[in-house]
Amino acid sequence: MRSDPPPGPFQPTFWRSPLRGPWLTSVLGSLLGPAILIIALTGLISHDAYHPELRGNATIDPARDIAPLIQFPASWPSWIYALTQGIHITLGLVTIPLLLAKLWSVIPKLFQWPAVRSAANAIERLSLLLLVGGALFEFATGVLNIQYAYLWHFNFVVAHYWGAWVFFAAFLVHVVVKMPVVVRSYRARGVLKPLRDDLLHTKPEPAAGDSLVPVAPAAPTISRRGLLGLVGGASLTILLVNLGESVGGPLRRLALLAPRGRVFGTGPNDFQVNRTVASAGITPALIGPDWRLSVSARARTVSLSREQLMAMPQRTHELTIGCVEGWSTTQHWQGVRIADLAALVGAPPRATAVVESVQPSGLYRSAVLSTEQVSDERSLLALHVNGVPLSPDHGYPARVIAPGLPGVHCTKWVGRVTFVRS
Ligand SMILES: Nc1nc2c(c(=O)[nH]1)N[C@H]1C(S)=C(S)[C@@H](COP(=O)(O)O)O[C@H]1N2
Ligand SMILES: [Mo]
Repeated sequence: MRSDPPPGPFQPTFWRSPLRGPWLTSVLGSLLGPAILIIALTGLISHDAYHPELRGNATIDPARDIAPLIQFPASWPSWIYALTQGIHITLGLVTIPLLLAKLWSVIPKLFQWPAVRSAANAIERLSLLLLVGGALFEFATGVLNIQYAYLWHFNFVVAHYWGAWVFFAAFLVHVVVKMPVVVRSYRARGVLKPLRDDLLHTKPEPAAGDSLVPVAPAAPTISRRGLLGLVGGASLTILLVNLGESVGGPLRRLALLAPRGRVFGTGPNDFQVNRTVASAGITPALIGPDWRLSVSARARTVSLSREQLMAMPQRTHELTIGCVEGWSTTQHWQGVRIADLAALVGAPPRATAVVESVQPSGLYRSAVLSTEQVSDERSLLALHVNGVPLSPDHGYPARVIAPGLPGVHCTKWVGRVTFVRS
């Protein structure tokens, strides 16, 4: 039995923008698609560099000796992770206006009546639910996470990761299903030709019968190129106020939304602090003169004071902390090579290292370094930064800092390093 559509958005006459149509949606989709691909790829790299437990849940579990699968080659620059993660987050943010425009362009379809026309239509609508729901979920959780706004009770890493697979699967189906529509629209109207029309010449697309083309179009208030310009302008603005977070330099002043600050003092320890001593529960006693670093491999354990560590050969490297949340900072770090600590306790060849903080509890108090990260000669247990001792907030007495290592694994206030056969 056919029923009349309910009033409001279900009425075919409700959606009146003369801009909507298969060509406009094709253009927006053609711009969005490649961006989604790059965001997905850099996200996958990040997930893998951050934690390799691709099966099961993605929590950090040093007890299971899991080392990252992504081994950025030792010859690669130390900021490689800051680059891939900077792309993931910056491009993700820049894409938001495009995503919103794309959703706006197809919104009449949400109110299709009857809601389900056939079995095939039901499957298509279900896949669109996963596509749109997945996109909204991924973008929303991503944006909130980089602002440290944990408004939910699930594990962000697990949810964002698996949500991404759901979204991506629906995205691939969508690309395949819609490719003929895109090709047809471009053949019929040209890829760029409709952008020549000014407001006066902006007419509805001639694809009569297409569910996106309005049956009762209103007069245009903006041309198609005006709409794309608006989206581009919004994206450019977002780019400008976010790029500095990842890239640093003078651009950092423009990074209006950077949750870890835009302007720092000029002292050697004046750069972003993600978790302070206070918020990590580090008491003066834990990092005072009685602090010792315990280094072990197999049956051998050595306990070292900060003075003893300073008596070992000191190396200095310019290394980048690339936080998973998108900010990055590059400083001159000085300390003992992780490889020298491994040699000191006779670690097995190709060992991984479990690094634990004296931090009493909480996230990020431990991490696993891969074989490559242990042997990379730039990997340090840093004691100094920019020529002075680390400040307590930056991990005094000692912290890990290694090339291509996500910031989250650059453990601060290190108390124990255990080398394990890989
Ligand atoms: N023990 C411990 N180490 C830690 C953290 C932590 O919470 N506890 N945070 C990590 C994160 S998420 C990042 S990005 C870097 C930040 O280092 P910074 O605060 O010196 O800039 O430290 C890492 N090391
Ligand atoms: Mo981080």
